[in-house]
Amino acid sequence: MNTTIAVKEKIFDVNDRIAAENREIINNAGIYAINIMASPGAGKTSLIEYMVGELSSRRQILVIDGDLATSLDADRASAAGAQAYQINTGGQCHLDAVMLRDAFKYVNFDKIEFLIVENVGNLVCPIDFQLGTHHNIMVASIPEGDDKPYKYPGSYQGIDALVVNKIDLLPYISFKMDYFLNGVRALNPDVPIFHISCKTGEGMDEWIKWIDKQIEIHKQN
Ligand SMILES: Nc1nc2c(ncn2[C@@H]2O[C@H](COP(=O)(O)OP(=O)(O)O)[C@@H](O)[C@H]2O)c(=O)[nH]1
Ligand SMILES: [Mg+2]
Repeated sequence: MNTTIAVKEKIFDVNDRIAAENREIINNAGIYAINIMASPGAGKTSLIEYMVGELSSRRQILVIDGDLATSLDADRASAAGAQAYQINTGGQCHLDAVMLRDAFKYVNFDKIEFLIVENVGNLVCPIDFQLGTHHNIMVASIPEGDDKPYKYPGSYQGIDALVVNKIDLLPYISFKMDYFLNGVRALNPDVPIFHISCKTGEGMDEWIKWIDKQIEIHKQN
């Protein structure tokens, strides 16, 4: 039992140290970086496509996609207009700081202002492995159901912004928004929350404005 705990602590210590190094690299390059987490199918890649579509005419964007296999998501980000790289985790259910550091070896940071990391679709593990990005962003979506903050509290506690996607489906799905938001607020009282649809574009202005502001703030640091 004690051995297990000691080993776990060591893994997290190493990860945190590398995450701090990643943060230094990102900060030195004047880049704002986010880590997007969600369950599979919530709309992470759709959100990235939307952000790249909206911002790439005036912001240089780099996307690093984590997945168990395939380069499908990086291909989508690249088609939307970003410089995109894929990390295949080979079955691991989350990205970690070492994987991101290794990806950095292949990346051209020249003129990049915004780094988007798409984590592996999973509501349990990714939040335990900081990557060194500035903000952890959770994408929740209406079809997943309104009970997820109650069932996966760790993921909702550790986030810096919440995007509630697929609000175009609200008329068709039983989703009690008050119940959902009460669960979120109990865990993370001040987290900014954005209600959006990647399909219709509803709510996107406010989200894009928030992201754009963060890019400006981190450029100045
Ligand atoms: N109705 C609706 N479907 C969406 C929305 N956003 C994404 N989708 C669909 O949800 C599915 C999964 O999206 P994807 O971006 O691949 O999710 P990821 O696995 O989290 O990266 C795709 O079929 C998308 O077209 C949305 O706002 N509304
Ligand atoms: Mg995806």
